[in-house]
Amino acid sequence: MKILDETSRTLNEFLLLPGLTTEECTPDNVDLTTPVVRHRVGEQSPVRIATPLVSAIMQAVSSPRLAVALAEVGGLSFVHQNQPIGAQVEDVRAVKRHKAGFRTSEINVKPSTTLGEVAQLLGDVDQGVAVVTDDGSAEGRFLGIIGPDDFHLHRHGSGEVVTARMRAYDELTTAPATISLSDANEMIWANRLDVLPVLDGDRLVSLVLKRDYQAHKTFHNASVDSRKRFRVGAGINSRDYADRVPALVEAGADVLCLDSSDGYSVYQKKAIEFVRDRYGEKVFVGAGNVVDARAFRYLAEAGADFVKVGIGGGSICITRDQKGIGRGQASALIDVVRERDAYAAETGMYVPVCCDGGLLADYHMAIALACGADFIMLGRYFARFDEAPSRKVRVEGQFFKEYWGEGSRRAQNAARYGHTGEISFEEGVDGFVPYAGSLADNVGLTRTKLKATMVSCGATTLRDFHENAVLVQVSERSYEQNTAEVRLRKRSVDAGE
Ligand code: RVP
Repeated sequence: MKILDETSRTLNEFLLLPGLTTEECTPDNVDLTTPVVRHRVGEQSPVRIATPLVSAIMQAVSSPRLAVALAEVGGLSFVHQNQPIGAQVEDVRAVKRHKAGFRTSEINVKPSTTLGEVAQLLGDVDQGVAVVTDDGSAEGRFLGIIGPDDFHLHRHGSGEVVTARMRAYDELTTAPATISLSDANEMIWANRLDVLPVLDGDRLVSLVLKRDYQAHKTFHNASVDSRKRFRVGAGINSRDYADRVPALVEAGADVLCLDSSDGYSVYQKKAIEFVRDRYGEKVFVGAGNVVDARAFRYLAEAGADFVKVGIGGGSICITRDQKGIGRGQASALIDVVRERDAYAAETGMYVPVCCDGGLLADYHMAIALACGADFIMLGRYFARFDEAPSRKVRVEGQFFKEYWGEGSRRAQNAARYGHTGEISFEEGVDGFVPYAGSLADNVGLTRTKLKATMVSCGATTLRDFHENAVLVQVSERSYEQNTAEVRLRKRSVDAGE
């Protein structure tokens, strides 16, 4: 037994000291671009993102819709692996074939679906209409569309089937898959349409909605691949990788990531070796999670393209209570970052570090980046947005979104932790997070705040920030005072003062 001579510290136990802000150090000059995968020191990473935020490998977070919205603003999503290979491949394909302004339909029903069921779906997802296809899928044979104006449950009865009230294919204006967005918008305005189904023959490809016309803002640094398709990552596990990895690579996943609460294992090494043997350096795979230098080095030497840090810090995570493993996120990050830099100095190879879990406020992200994280993985943060796949619910006049851990019973996460049957205990909880609106608005604000912090610290790149940030640990007393003041301020805001 060995006891480390340290106290395990979390990110909110630190503050940043301002550095000299020069005239060149303005928000416009701050560049948040960061490497995602390993690269030679002094060269560029083959995968870089302009916003250092990635979405957690979780059912309640990373859907194709969120992946597109996040890639549009320069981040990256990792679609979750707690689903059959075919379903995950379909998620990746949906992102890869997405064209800005063309939505992959999210409410798709079969001809036998009832009006009651459609009414429920229309309330859950923000698409305005449901599409009827022969098999109820987003690429089935197109039969018609149905929206809230096409029926009323009191008048038509919730048991009636959708085909009785839908607007059928032959009555509708549709467009071929080759259409450009500007021509699609022309058709919408010329024909006074709310929705334009885009078809390949008689199969549904996507929808163009009139209400998206204004909403689509172009971010100049969207995360795109060499063919200008949105980038998307995908979670994998250390059990079925021999089947899952080839399927995801074939579908076009840009980066893979081993998804485990404890990644310091020979199983991760074997999975990375499989990727290297089969694809050489062409396929990128991150590994984790880890909390110390030993584990970082083990995975970096195994060939991991990035290493993810954090055990037990996730907002829905109870791993520390259940298994007694973990480490304060700041202590873990600082230890791993030191090893990353030592490894880079020794080998000439830079292996980026991702800080994962427990980052609730924008300033936690700033502290994590100052501590040396190359990018940040977030679950709760993204689960609050319109684009997250979970349901929006209203409780006593306030809106919330559902959010649950991958180790919760709800996630039926038998596979993730190496068990084959029923999970014997839970490592995550199932709850709600306050609804916060659109991803683009919130990520925009977070980017603004991160830039403001960096300007105060005199840094215009994340590399400057890593090298020159000065952090100070806060005393328990000032931490308590600070949180008490925040609570007081929030209370007066809530009271409208
Ligand atoms: P947070 O952003 O604090 O919500 O944390 C998200 C992270 O929590 C995930 O990226 C993952 O590492 C971890 N997680 C996910 N599910 C569970 C669990 O059920 N214990 N933990």
